[in-house]
Amino acid sequence: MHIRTPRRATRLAVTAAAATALVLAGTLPATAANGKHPSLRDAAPADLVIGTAAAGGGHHLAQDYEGLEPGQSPFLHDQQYRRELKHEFSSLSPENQMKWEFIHPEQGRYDFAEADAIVKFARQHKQDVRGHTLLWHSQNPAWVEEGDFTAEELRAVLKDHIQTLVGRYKGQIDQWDVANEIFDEGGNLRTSENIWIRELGPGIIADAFRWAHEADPDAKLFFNDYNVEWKGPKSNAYYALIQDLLKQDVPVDGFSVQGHLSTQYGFPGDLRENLQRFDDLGLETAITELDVRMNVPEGQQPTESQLAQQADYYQQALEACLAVDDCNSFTIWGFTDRYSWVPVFFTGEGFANVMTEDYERKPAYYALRDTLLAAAGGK
Ligand code: 9MR
Repeated sequence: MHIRTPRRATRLAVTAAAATALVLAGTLPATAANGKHPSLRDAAPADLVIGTAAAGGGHHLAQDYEGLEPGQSPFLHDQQYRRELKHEFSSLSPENQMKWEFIHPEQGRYDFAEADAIVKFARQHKQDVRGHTLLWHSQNPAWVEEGDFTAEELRAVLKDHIQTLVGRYKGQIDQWDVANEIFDEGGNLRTSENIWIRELGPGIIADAFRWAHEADPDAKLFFNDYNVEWKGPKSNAYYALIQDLLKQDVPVDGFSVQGHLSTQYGFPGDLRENLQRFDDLGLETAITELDVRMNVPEGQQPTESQLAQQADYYQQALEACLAVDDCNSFTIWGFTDRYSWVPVFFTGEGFANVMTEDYERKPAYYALRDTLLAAAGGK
C-alpha cells in the first residue's frame, strides 16, 4: 500500500491548455529526463493514482482476439498489453476476475489464479489495486442465484465470501468496491434484482462493510455505481444512505462514480460539485471506470470532432477529480479499444478508450497526460 503525500491545496493551479502553452514556452518538460515521453503515471501528481481495468473474464471469454487462444485473458497473455499496463498505470482493477462468478464459481471452490496474478503484477510494478466487487446483483454464479438457502445460510455464504477475499488480499488491496450498483435510476434499492438485499434485507449492506472492515481494517471501502456522476435521484440516494450509515459508525470510506459516458449525451457538468458533497462528508471519492463511447457507423472510424469531444470529456472528468481534495484514484475502464466491453454491449457504439486497437494514442490520451502534467506542476 502506498503512503501518499498530503494534497497540495492548489493542485489545479494551471489548466491543461495552459500546460500545453507552458510546454511550448519551455517551462514544463514535454519529455522526461530519460528522453521518453512521460507516461500517465509519471505525469500524475504524487497523491493521485491513475488506474485501468486489467482485462480478463466477462465478455473477453467469448471474443476471438487476434494472437490469443479462445478464453485466454489479455491480462495474462498479451505482452504488449502488459507492457502498457505497467508503464502507464499506477493502479489496477480486475475487470471481472474478482467477481463472484469468476472467483467463486462453485460452492466451496474459489479460483484465485487470475486475481492472484493481478495482485502480484501490481506489487511488482508498485501499483495499487481496487478490488471489484463483493455485493452486486450481477455476475453471481448459478449456485448462489438458484441455490436453495435459508436466509441464515445465505448470510453465512456472503460473510464467508467477503472475508475470504478481503482477508486473502489484506494489505494488498487499497480500495474495495464493497457494494456495487445497489440503486436503480429512481434512487430505489434494487430489491428484486439483488439477491442479497431481497433475501436478507437492506441491513445486509452495512454488514457487508463491517465484514470487509474486520478482514482488512486498512482497506478503503466504497460504494460504486454508474449514472451517479451528476446530482439526481440515484446519487442523492447514496448521499442519504451514506449519511445514515456514518451516523451508525458503519465503516464506509468512499463513494465512487464509474463514469461510463457517451458523446451522444452532454458531459455531466456538476461532476465536481457532486464529488465535493461526498468529500464534505469526510469520504474519499474516486472515478473508477471511465470510458467515453461514441456512435460510429459500421466499418467507419470516428471523426476528428468526435475524437476531440471524447478528449474533452476525459479531460473534464479528470479535472473534476483533481479539484476535489480526496479524489485519490482515477481509473479508466481499459485503455485500448481492442478489448473494450462497449461494442459487445452497445450495437453501433465503441471507440471508447484512450488508445486505438493498435495501441496508438488518441487525443484523449494526450488530454489526460497534459492535464496531469499541469496538475503536478510539471515535475
Ligand atoms: O467490463 C466488464 C465486462 O467484461 C463484463 O462482461 C461485464 C458484465 O456485466 O461487466 C463489465 O464491467 C462492468 C463493471 O463490472 C461494473 N460497472 C459496469 C461495467 C461495464 O458493464
